[in-house]
Amino acid sequence: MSEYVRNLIAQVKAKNPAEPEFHQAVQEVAESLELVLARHPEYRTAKILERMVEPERVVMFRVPWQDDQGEFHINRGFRIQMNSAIGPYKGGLRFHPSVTLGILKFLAFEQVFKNSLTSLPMGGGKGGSDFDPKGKSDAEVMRFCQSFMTELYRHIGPDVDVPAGDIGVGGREIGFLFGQYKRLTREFGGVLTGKGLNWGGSLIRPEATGFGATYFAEEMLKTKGMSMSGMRVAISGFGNVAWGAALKVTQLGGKVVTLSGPDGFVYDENGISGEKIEYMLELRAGAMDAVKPYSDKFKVPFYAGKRAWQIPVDVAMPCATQNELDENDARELVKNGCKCVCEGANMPSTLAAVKVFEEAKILFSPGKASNAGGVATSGLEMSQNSMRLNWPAEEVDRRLHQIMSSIHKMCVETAEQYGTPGNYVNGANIAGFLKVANAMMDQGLV
Ligand code: NDP
Ligand code: 2IT
Repeated sequence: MSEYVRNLIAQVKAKNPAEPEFHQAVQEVAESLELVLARHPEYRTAKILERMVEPERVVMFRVPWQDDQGEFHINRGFRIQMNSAIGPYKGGLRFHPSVTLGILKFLAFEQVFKNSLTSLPMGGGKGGSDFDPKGKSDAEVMRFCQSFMTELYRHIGPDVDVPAGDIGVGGREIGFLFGQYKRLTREFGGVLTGKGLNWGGSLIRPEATGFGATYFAEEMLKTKGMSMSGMRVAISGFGNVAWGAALKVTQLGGKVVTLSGPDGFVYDENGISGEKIEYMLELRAGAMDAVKPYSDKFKVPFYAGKRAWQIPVDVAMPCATQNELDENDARELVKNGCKCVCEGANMPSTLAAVKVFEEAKILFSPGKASNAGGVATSGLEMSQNSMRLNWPAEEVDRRLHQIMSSIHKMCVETAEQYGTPGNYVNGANIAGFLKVANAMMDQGLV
């Protein structure tokens, strides 16, 4: 590691204590960027990276709400407006008890590079709350969303900042948030993505992240003369991203053999397809935090408190949450002959796990490249809203597919140009950085 990068990381740690996920995300990017900064000292002089690790703005607010029994609750709301060099802030909202300022800063930082890779004009942002949707009634979720938006609405807008879903925020929550935004502003516009189909949403947006990740995995496999057809695939999580990935892997002839939740994982040797994929939607809507009901219903083994990575597979797609795959899991996957790890979640692999994949020279893609299909399709939803029309599913899917292929190509070519062929981490970080950095240079000291 160069002295410059070491100093930068030390400064980030000193200024942002107790934010380990943010430090981790910055370190991964900064290590890749050494290659660029060595060739282009102008970015160092202009302190582009020092600027990029400082959010343009952070909004943090109180969210008071009342449960069905009349008890009062106070949660914390956030919106991190990280970088607007190439477009309005864009990124999801996460509702989960583990949400902190540091978690959202890591996600917003990743989002800047990811959105740049999509080639659409979107800056980076992220937000959310430590609200726990588990076991809450529809009415409670609605009251929470209304209270959350009663502050957030002043900070967002179709040309300012366009939030979407993430963990714990799906179609239902986007509906409640949109309704409240409209009441407060009297404007019907493209201020959120992931909207319902009858009121400005885009076809394929629910499927987009998992579909996109699978298209990306297929492209990676192609570089080694392989394809998804016939592959055994481990998926973690059972939410929106895991569902879309299970659908597309199955369509392409792969066999999904695992799903997981905070309670453990299920192993379905016969493959998770058809009505079993439908059942994932029920599981998630139940908001019970568990995949065990799947093993009861379909009579397959359930491993309590364990992770799916111990099962021998050809392809692994971590689609649950950050740091869910560590060094030991990575060694286990490699030992069992895994050929490709494609991240559907944001930063699911620890830095040490990524090193194991790199050393074993297996295909590995970072989430900011392989899960960009979700936000890319959000970008397509914004375009449709601006044009006031809706594209058919085939049109959106075609564009999504083309965007994922082009991100893949960009990663491969950039990694090669900077002397690290096959390194998708470097390819994604460098290609994502260059577009944003050049826009910042053009716009003066911003
Ligand atoms: P969902 O809420 O639909 O599902 C999240 C899944 O991860 C659930 O299975 C959830 O279980 C599990 N999970 C959440 N937190 C934890 C935790 N701390 N420990 C173990 N399991 C956990 O979210 P998404 O599918 O939308 O998001 C999954 C990942 O994909 C996240 O990393 C997200 O940032 C990323 N992503 C999402 C995109 C999108 O468009 N939705 C786009 C790009 C990336 P439970 O709910 O029971 O806790
Ligand atoms: O992490 C992500 O890219 C998302 N949660 C989707 C963001 C979006 O604006 O669609």
